[in-house]
Amino acid sequence: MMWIEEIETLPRSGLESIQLKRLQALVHRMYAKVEPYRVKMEAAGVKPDDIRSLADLRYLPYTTKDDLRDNYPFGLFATPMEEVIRVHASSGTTGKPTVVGYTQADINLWSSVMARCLAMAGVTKDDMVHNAYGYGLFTGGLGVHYGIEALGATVVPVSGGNSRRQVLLMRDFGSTVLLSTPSYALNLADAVADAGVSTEELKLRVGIHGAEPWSENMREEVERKLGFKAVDIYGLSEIIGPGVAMECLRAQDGLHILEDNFLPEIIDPETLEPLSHGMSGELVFTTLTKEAFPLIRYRTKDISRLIPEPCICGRTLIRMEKIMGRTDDMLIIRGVNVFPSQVEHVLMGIDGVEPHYQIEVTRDGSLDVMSVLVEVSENIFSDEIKGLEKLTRRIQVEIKDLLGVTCKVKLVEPRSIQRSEGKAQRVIDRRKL
Ligand code: DLL
Repeated sequence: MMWIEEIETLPRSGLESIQLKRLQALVHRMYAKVEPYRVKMEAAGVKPDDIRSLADLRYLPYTTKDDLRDNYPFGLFATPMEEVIRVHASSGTTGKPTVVGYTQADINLWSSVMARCLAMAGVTKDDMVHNAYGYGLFTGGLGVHYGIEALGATVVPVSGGNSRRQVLLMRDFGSTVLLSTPSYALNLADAVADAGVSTEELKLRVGIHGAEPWSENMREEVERKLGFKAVDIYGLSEIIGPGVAMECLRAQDGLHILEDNFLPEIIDPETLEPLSHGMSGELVFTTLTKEAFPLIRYRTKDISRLIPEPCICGRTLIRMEKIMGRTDDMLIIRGVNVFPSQVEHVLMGIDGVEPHYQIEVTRDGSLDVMSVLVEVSENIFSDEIKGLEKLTRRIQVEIKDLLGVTCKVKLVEPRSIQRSEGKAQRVIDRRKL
């Protein structure tokens, strides 16, 4: 069941010596092969031989999205293009896409880390796996696909969209595992109900959801509506795609980082100082084993915390806390920091509220105004005005209590908020329009 058990349950010292060897080799290779990185190292006054312990990592310069943009499209690749057999790209909300490349060895590595992630969710070769992550330049679809094949399970490469058809396929094929973004899982749940299919007719046992933040209350909602256990999967194109970290089904409590390949750090995004385990900050990764597009100390902008305590599943791989948001997703509403996932957590804990919402930020003079648009269930919507007012008030009070910010709440009709096939758009910032 446990893939590559000897690595996943290594004592820390064994794992750290593998990490150090790989890190040293990586730094030498980057210095020799990637000109922009050598320039940065020289500016920071650090040479490859200076890296004598894992703690010396802190002397190496960070890599940011701007470095990727400045060297668009292939300027940071560490192998000649003839060795690159695939590229992926993420669209990004502003400017040029982020382009990443893979050699054959990188694709093999990716398949293997993904297979190990699937194994953490209890997936075996006996499973029928419905893969609703988008296929294409996005790393979700193909990344997961190769992992399913490497594990020997059966993959249904359905991609996103056409939810009704997806439901019928899951039912007819007896799919046991669903992979999709959490927001698309909820769309599928609606489609299951619309098709008059009951969750008992489906054989789904586990859902593997990621690519966007989702709260604990959202997890409960997905589990309840689809009648399975839902686990979190994390990754980003720059580091490899899906397969960087994964929650084990056993504990459903924090995501194990595939540390033999991806070396994590948490830093203070303001001072850029590394933070100790347990402290919350920006997640930074160094890829230890990639060939075409390795990265040293890549700042993800994702906010998390490292959990060094051992996990009940037996893995010694360090865990990261479920991501609550990104430094650039954080809204500052009249001085209060608010993550969309915190609003989600409040909403999902209230009866009668549907798991579909959007946060709109506008400006009134120089003040930021946050409005929460949230769908309510059919019976609430047709309720008297008094009931609706009570619910509005309750949401406002709970958001104020938890987040300390006053917001407007608009209850909207069932199914009126736009549905996504991939990552949901939770925030509409009208201040920039
Ligand atoms: O979203 C890769 C992926 C595909 C992960 C399928 C999981 C499943 P990008 O499009 O490059 O890659 O977006 C990466 O998405 O920096 C996070 O902000 C966010 N993200 C990814 N997984 C999670 C998660 C893929 N489990 C960006 N929880 C990352 C919260 C996530 N945010």
